[in-house]
Amino acid sequence: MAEPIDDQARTEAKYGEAAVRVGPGGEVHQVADAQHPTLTTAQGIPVSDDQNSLKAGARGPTLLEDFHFREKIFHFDHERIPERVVHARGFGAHGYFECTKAIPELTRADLFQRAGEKTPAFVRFSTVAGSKGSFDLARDVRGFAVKLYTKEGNWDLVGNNIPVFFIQDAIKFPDVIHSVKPEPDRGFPQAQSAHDNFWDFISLTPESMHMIMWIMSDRAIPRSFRFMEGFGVHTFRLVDAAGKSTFVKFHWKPKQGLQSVVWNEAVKINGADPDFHRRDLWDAIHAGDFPEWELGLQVFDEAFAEQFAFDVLDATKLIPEEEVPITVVGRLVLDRAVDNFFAETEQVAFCTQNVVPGIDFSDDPLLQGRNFSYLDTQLKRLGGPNFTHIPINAPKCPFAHFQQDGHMAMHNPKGRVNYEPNSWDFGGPRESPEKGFRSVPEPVEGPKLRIRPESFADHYSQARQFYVSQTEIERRHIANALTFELSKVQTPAIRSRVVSHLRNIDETLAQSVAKQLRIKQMPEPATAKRPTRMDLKPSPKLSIVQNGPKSFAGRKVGALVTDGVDAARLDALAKALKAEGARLKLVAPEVGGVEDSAGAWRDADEKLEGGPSVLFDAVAILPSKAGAAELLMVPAARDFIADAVAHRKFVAYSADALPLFQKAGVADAIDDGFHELKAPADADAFVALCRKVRFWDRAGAER
Ligand code: HDE
Repeated sequence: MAEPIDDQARTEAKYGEAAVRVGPGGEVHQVADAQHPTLTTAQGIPVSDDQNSLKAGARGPTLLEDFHFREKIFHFDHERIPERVVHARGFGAHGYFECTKAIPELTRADLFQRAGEKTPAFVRFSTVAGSKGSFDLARDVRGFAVKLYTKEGNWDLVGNNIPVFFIQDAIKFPDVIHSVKPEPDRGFPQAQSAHDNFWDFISLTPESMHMIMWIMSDRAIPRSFRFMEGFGVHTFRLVDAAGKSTFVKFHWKPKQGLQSVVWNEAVKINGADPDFHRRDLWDAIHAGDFPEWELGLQVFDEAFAEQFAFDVLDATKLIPEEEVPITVVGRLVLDRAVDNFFAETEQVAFCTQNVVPGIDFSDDPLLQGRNFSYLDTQLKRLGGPNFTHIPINAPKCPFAHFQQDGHMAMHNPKGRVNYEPNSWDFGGPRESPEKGFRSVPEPVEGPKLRIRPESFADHYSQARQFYVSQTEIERRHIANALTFELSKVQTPAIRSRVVSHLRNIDETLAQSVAKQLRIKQMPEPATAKRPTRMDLKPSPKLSIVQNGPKSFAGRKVGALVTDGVDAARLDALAKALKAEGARLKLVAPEVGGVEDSAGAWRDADEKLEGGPSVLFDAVAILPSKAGAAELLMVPAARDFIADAVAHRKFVAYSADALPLFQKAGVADAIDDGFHELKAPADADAFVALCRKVRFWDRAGAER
């Protein structure tokens, strides 16, 4: 008989700092102690060895009876749930909503009754088209979904960062989404609208033209989630205690101001840091720089709706703030990252139907379709009807009902009663005519028809209004985005068809795109059911540049430094940024850091090759003389500078950086967006410049 193998044979060893036991095959074993509890299976059985499966002999086959191995692999194999069919890539955070202005005269919704009262909130931001693993800076709409855990149940305001949508009727949603997703025969492109199918569909869907203007604008490439607006999009209703209702549109206004990247930056950020947006939110929250939005209401009545130029039930239209001003009634603060991404961000289930007493729907056909869709999708994604038992989805107020059983039921009724009416003393919950949700008794009648109302027929006027409300630079970005997207479209007829719609929006825009695409024969304007209105006044609130931040708070400066960097200059810059609420990040040839002119060590945040200037809002080029000479040979140093200049960022520098400017080809371009740091006070002046975020007056780049 063979000698039994001692499967516990281990040698004590040091592994770096850690004391471990090393097995016969050289594998590392860490053993439970006072600080580390015993590892168990999901059934609670203690595990002796998590490095080796159970085998017949050291080199023999693995045994079926190894329940630990079997359970571990089984669970791993089932870790994924279906990703969201849209908005798959998202990032969430916790926070609170604080009512700053009580509005009982407008709504009985409990969260709006008492100024100063806070309601817990969870927000998930997302892109729409890309899959879960796609990159953050796709040209796309951003989801802005807010779950408010009010004292009278959960209210989900499932909005976007763009106030209008592609389509007017929910029945077209699968089509618009199919068209933007990877083409079915080839499985690409991922997270891109720049392909034939999307533009084919769009060019045959004139109602999408207003949304197209937004999507081609810088709104679709936000600098971060913190710097974008949110919109409920549809018209909703507020209902007061007497049952009187008013129409409302919801707006989230970022306190940090609006900011976007430029397209060339977006392309490069996606390579340098595909997680740029989620990392930004994570970093800001962990740095205690909590992002904040104001909740604004546009409130209007039937009389306004009657006389407004467009139908308030049409989700391809907005109401300019200049026409119905916004009243701020609260603020949303995000102050806590999730504990577990899957449990919270992935499993959170939003639903437009989650409204509370005091909020109600309108007949917007897009909203009506959404009300059906969200519950349906959660069933598929979360696997059963009990997803409200998952903590992130559960209300934080008392709740009581007779729903029971189903997959993974966690809250099961106790006792005999699971129905009502019943006659038991302990009979459980009863309905409440006073507190309960009641729909607005809107009279509804009409013939059953599949028809689009005529009041939805104007597809170009607001597209034009958006376009003419933009500054010159923003208009150029729209033309360039259209050109980029359409140059990826391989079918010339589709390119021309899009241009035929642009002619109904703005002739200069159409000409510019046609020229940049080199369309030889200008197409006729597309047939329009309604002529474009030329009399709508520009709405400056629709522009980012005209509503930019007044402060540089929450932004980051990337300083390119080498050994010998001037200590006083760096300190002055750090101090000025801190006073503004902004942060300084050091980019160095090696990630270990640099020794400054005073002989002190400065840890770097990024190695130069991994920390290109696209990751920062402004840059400082502060090498020593010797350091600059060495950087002359480093392509990443030249790109760092050339990109910052091309992306119209503000540049602080020391005189020692000048040879580098020469090498990067920007020495002749030194303009008012460059600021030399000679004395410490220059740092303050540089930060003051940065409040404009970009030096748009710089010549170059856009054609
Ligand atoms: Fe959505 N949408 N949607 N949507 N939507 C989903 O629900 C749908 C629309 C929005 O972070 C899905 O849980 C239809 C407009 C956000 O978890 C799904 C229609 C707006 C999110 C769905 C629309 C949105 C979703 C997929 C046309 C802005 C992400 C996964 C009528 C006002 C929520 C899910 C999150 C997600 C359906 C149009 C916003 C399939 C049918 C308009 C922010 O139910």
